[in-house]
Amino acid sequence: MSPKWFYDALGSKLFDAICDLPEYYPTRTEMKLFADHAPEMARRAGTGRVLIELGSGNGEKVRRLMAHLRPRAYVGVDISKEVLHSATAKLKDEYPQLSVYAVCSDFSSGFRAPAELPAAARLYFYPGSSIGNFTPEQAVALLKPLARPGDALLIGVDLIKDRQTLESAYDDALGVTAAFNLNLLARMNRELRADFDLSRFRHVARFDEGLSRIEMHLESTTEQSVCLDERKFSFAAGERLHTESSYKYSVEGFAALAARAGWTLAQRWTDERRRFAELLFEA
Ligand code: AVI
Repeated sequence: MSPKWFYDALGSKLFDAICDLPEYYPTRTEMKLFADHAPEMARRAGTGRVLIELGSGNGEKVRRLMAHLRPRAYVGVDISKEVLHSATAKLKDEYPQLSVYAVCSDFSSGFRAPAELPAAARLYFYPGSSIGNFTPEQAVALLKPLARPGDALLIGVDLIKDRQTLESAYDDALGVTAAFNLNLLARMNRELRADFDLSRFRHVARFDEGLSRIEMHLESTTEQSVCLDERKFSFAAGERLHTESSYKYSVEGFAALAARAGWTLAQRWTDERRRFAELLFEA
């Protein structure tokens, strides 16, 4: 499924809760990279640019860099309208001099910049390793149109690591990730008049080493059928819906992917356990 379907108002809140879980290391690790290296990141990326944040969410990450980057303008791009508008309003309060734009869109099918945007060099900021929710081919297709000479990209990438760490990050003891996954069925019930019985599906998260990705599935625990609009779908016990993939890369592997999209690796920052990387590319 396209990752965008996870992020209705409730799904966005559940994702924020995931980011606070002890098992979900990516957010904390990336925040620590910003805390340790923000001034250097800004120096390398360049100040005075038009800063465009893809999947801006609650705006917590860009806030760590803002004072150092001192952008000419900021554009938050997100699929979730409520979250986008509250985050950009908060940013505007904190930086009254800054031109702030909110673009509510699914940038996976192409990003259209606001017409009145200053013609300065752009810095695309794509934190959180959300690029991992696209297949490598989709990731190339997404990054390629952004690669205009003079522009830069600062992107968070989750690195390949041991199975245990990965699988518990996507199957936490509290069951928040399970709720995030099951919310897709609840959302289909709410918005598509489906009648999924959530108690008859269970959350599954497995690392596929060959494909270098975590897969999330919803597994039918019994034989059952579900109505969606006028259509009936049958599930065998144990049959699964593949709902999300989260690709994990090496720095070199991701640099090779980005090169196919016209981006050259300029600088890397990783934590000492090499769990997560923040990578700066030039077009
Ligand atoms: C948004 N994205 C990077 C998250 C990830 O880690 O793939 C989505 C997520 N799915 C389950 N937990 C978090």
